[in-house]
Amino acid sequence: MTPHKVATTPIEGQKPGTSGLRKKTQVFMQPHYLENYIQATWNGIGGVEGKTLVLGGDGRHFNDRAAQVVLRMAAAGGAAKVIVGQNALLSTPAASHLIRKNKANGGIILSASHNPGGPDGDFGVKYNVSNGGPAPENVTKKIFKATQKIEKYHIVESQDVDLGTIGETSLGDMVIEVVDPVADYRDLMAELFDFDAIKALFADGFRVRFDAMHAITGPYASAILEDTLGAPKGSVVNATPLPDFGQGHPDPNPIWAKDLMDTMFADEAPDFGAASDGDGDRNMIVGRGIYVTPSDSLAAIAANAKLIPTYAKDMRGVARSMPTSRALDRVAEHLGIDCYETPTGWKFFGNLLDAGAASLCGEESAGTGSDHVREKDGLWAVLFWLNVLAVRKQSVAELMKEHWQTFGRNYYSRHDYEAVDAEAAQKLVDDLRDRLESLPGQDFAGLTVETADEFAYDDPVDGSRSEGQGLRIILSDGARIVLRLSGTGTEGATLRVYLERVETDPARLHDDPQDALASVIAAADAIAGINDRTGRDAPDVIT
Ligand code: VG1
Ligand code: CO
Repeated sequence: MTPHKVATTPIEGQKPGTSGLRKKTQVFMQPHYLENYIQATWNGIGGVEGKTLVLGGDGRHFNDRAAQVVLRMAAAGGAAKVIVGQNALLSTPAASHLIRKNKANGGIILSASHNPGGPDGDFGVKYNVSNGGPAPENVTKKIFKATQKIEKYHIVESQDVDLGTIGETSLGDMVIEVVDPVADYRDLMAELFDFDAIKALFADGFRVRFDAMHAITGPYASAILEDTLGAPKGSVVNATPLPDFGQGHPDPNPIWAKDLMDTMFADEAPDFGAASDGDGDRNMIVGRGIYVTPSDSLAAIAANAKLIPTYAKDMRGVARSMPTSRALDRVAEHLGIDCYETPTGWKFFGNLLDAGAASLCGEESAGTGSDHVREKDGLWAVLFWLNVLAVRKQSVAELMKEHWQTFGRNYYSRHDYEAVDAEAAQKLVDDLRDRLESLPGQDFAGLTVETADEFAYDDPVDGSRSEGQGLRIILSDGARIVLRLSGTGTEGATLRVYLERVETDPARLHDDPQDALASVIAAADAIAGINDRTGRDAPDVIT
């Protein structure tokens, strides 16, 4: 039986460029809203008949209800099989792995990533394609189009499927396989890294603190770090996923993971600290008394990949999103490998990874990953660091000091202005775009503009072009300013200002990046009139 229902709630579709829909949970919970979006997804991808899909989410409020809807609609669409994480849980990287391992046609991930959850928080739906990665723009555009002309959806009426028991069940003719969310992912990590070396590190008394922020990585980190690698019980904190993430903001950065920062900067701090986000694809790395910026972490990972056999064997190029600091470029140059610059968003790495052009990639927003899956992977980055530290037998601080001495240091910071009036933010960007051509040669806060442009990307693999990917201003003194509007915020507009400056003289390394960047920060305000136009005298979040 496939009853048809007319869509009564108009849905505001996703922006064509973003790979999924993120809205307030209350919006998603309106009658027919989720159903309409799922139907639009099925329509956009040419239906699900005979297909195998993967399904799971980060456990936030509405995750369990939404999973039942997706299953009923997959059955109504004639899907052959859905592989679901037990209790509808899967981290984003684990979902990506399951799609690849099972040669599924795609998957649905229920998450708004690092956005807060709960009835007053955010919810989201992401569609991933058969390579395990976020749907590329040609697919998201079709889904977007489908959201604009949807008239009905198809759903089977049934009791809830039992997702608590591992094993096979069915819904109509569709097979449902409920799997352990962690097992396959743990096996993959064991293949990639030298688990014996990390075990030995822990056995030697190396202390780690992993903050799962009450989100999805808790079960993964406990199973891998504690149960498999022997880190003492209690090394993983906030390990139980909660529907509202314990009222926290599961975004692993020094602001939202302040507890971890406090622990790592206190006397008796553990040797290594890490955190991940709502859906487990982001990571934060902290040593005793030192925070490693995501851009530096990516560069350090690339520089040390030779110490990990999996990556030493076959290191292709590396890739970073445009706003990510150019610390990676310096490492790539040193290693004699290609370094690609892509727009913000993981989907742009997919083609490079599929084509074997890049082995490692990352973003300044705490995303790092490799060709093992097609998503960024929080726990993977943590295990990479632990493996490197086990081989180098050094502290995080020592490793980074050596890194900066060898490659120079790219001071870096991102300033976010959140929930800004959407029109004012758009106008700021539009006006600056109009003035870009006039900037070269002008001085701001003691720095001279060398070039200024709007970033556009020509995909070297499929030749597709993506325009409007951020305003980029290169200044003297190895400085750079990038401005762009966030595509993931759910309230007003979020203006992101990315600031960078290079120091290659080891004698002049500063402790505080904000000090090192003072002139770049002043130049950004002078160029774009940020404070004036946003009505703010400081950013809301500095990372
Ligand atoms: C942000 C980050 C971007 C990241 C995206 C999704 O996008 O800047 O680097 O890929 O979130 O991350 P935006 O458009 O708000 O700047 V997550 O952890 O949602 O998967
Ligand atoms: Co995420």
